[in-house]
Amino acid sequence: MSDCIFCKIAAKEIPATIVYEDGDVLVFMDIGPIIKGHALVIPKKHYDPVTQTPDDVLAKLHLVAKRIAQAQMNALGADGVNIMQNNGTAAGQEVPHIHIHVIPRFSDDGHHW
Ligand code: DGP
Repeated sequence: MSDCIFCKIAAKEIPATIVYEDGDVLVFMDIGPIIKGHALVIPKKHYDPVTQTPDDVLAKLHLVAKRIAQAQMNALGADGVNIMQNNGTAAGQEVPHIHIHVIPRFSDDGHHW
């Protein structure tokens, strides 16, 4: 989609701090992290919302999210990880291109949902 900010990031038309990339999936750092290390996992192709996203794409996104979570534990020393995905403005979604938040958590981070 030409007006989608995450499509533009996937196409490298606007910059992002990319931490993982393969043929289908891109992972980059959230511009407004809830906790330092907050990453977003997106399909390069535009889908939204989760109910319109093909099963194989969803499965791949979650596989990559799992690996990012492990990396956050290994590299950042995270004590836990939140993996979440919002659908619709009523649910707090701001960017209408499916994305999975992978948020490292620390015992003393003081964050409460
Ligand atoms: P959501 O509310 O689930 O739609 O989350 C959207 C997230 O995307 C939010 O945490 C901020 C992040 N975000 C929005 N615009 C940009 C951007 O241009 N670059 C990056 N890196 N992150 C963005």
